[in-house]
Amino acid sequence: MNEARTKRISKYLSRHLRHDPARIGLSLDPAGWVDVDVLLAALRQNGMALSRAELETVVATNDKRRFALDEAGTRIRASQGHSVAVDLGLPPAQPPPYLYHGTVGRVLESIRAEGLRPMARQHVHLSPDRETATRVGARRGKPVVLPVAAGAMREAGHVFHLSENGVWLTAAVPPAFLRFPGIGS
Ligand code: HQG
Repeated sequence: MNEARTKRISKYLSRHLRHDPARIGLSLDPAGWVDVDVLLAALRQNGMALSRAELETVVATNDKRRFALDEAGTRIRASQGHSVAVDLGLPPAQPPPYLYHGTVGRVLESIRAEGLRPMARQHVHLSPDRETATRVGARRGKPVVLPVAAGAMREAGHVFHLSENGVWLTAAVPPAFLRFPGIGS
């Protein structure tokens, strides 16, 4: 399968497994899972016919491992990034002392005032390293990386989860736990 098709399928799956399952007649279970056969039938009916082997290839080769099959291989879900309410059932996890959030300059003023909010998604997404956060920010323009004092947040009682694909999730980050770039940097 060529890269363009893999990417197209990944985007299509993200849209329907994270944001708008009803658009193609799907409903996610409370943990975000959908039956693989039901998904393949919905894809077929919506002009996105895909074999099970192709779906497995997309899951296995996806650049950010965005999707996961369950142990039996009968259900699939997005590992994070949902805007629809799902409970991924992830246990609370101890974050490293610092995590990183990639964003862009035009929202910094708002983030200084309000901290990080999940916006359209269910969680604030944090990266384990600056490189990943830089890529996340670069989706929207010139990236700005904000260090997050995750260890201190945890000590203050904030809860963190680590998604199956290595993204750190938390409900919100108050401004006091963020480090902002200084003037001129
Ligand atoms: C910003 C991608 C104003 C925040 C990535 C971000 C990630 C605020 C945007 C995943 C704000 C939300 C998530 C506030 C936060 N005022 N703006 N108070 N608080 N923001 O896409 O972290 O390719 O929901 O900085 O790699 O950019 O989809 O979050 O710019 O892992 O798999 O509001 O999505 O993965 O944007 O990205 P998003 P994100 P996928």
